[in-house]
Amino acid sequence: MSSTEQGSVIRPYGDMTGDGMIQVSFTLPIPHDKRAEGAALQLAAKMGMSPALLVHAKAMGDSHTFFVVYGSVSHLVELDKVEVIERDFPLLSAKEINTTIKKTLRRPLVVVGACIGTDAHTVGIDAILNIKGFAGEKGLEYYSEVKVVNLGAQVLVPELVERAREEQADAVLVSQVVTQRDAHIHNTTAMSAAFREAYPAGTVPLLIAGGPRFEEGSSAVLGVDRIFGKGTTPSEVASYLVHAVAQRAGDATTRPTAPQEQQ
Ligand code: B12
Repeated sequence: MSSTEQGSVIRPYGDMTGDGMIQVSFTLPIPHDKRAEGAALQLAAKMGMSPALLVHAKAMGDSHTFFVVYGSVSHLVELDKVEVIERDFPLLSAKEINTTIKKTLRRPLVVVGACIGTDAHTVGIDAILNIKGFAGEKGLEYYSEVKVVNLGAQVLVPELVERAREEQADAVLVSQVVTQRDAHIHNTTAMSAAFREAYPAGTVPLLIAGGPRFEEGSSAVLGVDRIFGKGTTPSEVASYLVHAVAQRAGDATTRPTAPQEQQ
């Protein structure tokens, strides 16, 4: 029986429908021995897994142990209460994207991209920007009406702001892959604050952050216009850019102006 036939309440599936089986992995800061295995099962029980089976335990150095536990949970998933954030812009073809930019801006759309902070994971931003692209799609460099300036890895925020001003960027795309100690949140928040400080109100370029572990719907908290997560393809980003630029052009007919130009 499928979940649709069952109605809006489901349980995890392991060996049989509705058995509630799940698998979790975690590390405890203790050496691997019998007590450590007991500690892992205690944690599983406290998480509501009953019965729970320790399927894997491996020492991670002298002082830590990694575990995989498989067991049943009694919790129900209520599909009616699941909130889904739908894409609120249409996906366009490369031709439609170039035509819309020409019509809206009458000049190429300028995009400045970088991995900021100490992050050296450039594969994600390159997948979006470089002509070779990602998942069978060409990157933004492929679009004749998009000018891409890819600054690469470990770019400092002041450097990014400066270059965005020099290039008169319409959009700034930053990548954050490392999330240790919430580095992605701190770096993105610092980046958006720096742009708001450097540009007069209403002239800040579109600020876009991407990476596999950003929380959907967190753009407002981070001070950016849009977050893109795991599996993003270049055409989604290009479609968003023309949508957002057209929206802005509707609000004000001039392009964002760098602060030094206004004096
Ligand atoms: C390749 C890799 C590296 C390479 C990076 C090479 C390079 N030039 O990028 C090297 C070896 C240098 C490296 C180093 C490190 N790495 Co590393 N690395 C990876 C690995 C295996 C793959 C990442 C990747 O390329 N994914 C493929 C791309 C296409 O996916 P993506 O980044 O998610 O990008 C997509 C979307 O997220 C989105 N996107 C991403 N950015 C942006 C930006 C914008 C604007 C938009 C619109 C979209 C977007 O679009 C992309 C396409 O869909 C991951 C593990 C994994 N399997 O993910 C670990 C991983 C990211 N690394 C990790 C770590 C810890 C490190 C090191 C700290 C290790 C160490 N102790 O030295 C260093 C840090 C170096 C540094 N200063 O940043 C951890 C991060 C853990 C965490 N939670 O923070 C991971 C998850 C591995 C792990 N499980 O521990 N790493």
